[in-house]
Amino acid sequence: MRISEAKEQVRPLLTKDRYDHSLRVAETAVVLAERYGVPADKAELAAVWHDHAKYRPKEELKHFIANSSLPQDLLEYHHELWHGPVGALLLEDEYGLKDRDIQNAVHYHTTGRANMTKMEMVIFLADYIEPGRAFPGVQEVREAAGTDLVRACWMAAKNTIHFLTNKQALVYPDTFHAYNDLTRKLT
Ligand code: DGI
Ligand code: FE
Ligand code: FE
Ligand code: FE
Repeated sequence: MRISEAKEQVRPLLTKDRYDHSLRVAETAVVLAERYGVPADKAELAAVWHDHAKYRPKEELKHFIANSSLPQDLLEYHHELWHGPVGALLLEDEYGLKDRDIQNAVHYHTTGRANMTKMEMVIFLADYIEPGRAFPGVQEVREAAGTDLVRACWMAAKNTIHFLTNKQALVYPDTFHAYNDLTRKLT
């Protein structure tokens, strides 16, 4: 799939702000991909698609999960966690994009997981640091992203866990698995 085609397909699925976010994630992902040696064209595609399912009705996302081989425990956690896994499934089923690396990057972009591929890390991180983001601590993560992919992802995972625990929210196990795995890999 060409990037122009991906953009045409994704644009009508999102709000203007969310589409612009996706384009910024794509620009950021290309820079990270070149820096860390993953195929930039694939990273760009994954980024354009990463949030495509974000505005599907909650009930529809729930239905997709319940009738799929996705982990059913997703349904016990916040519905914000559903658009990545469902989005990854729909890439192949509805849009004919059959690329395992892109599917996994979309699937795990919100939570991360243990043993993320470099492509998964690039999308996870680009979503966190794209220039429109203003999370507390994001500037330090941007700086780390200049030299150390693992450390930058670790900071993003740590900040997300901090943010969630601070507001008494549930944390999906993959988020902890990402944090623990990245902690072991820190240099
Ligand atoms: O879709 P985006 O807004 O670009 O970003 P995202 O998909 O990374 O995150 C969506 C939301 O999910 C964000 O508000 C943070 C939240 N989130 C991330 N990890 C977890 C989580 N929420 C819960 N409850 N548990 C998690 O592990
Ligand atoms: Fe998302
Ligand atoms: Fe994210
Ligand atoms: Fe996003």
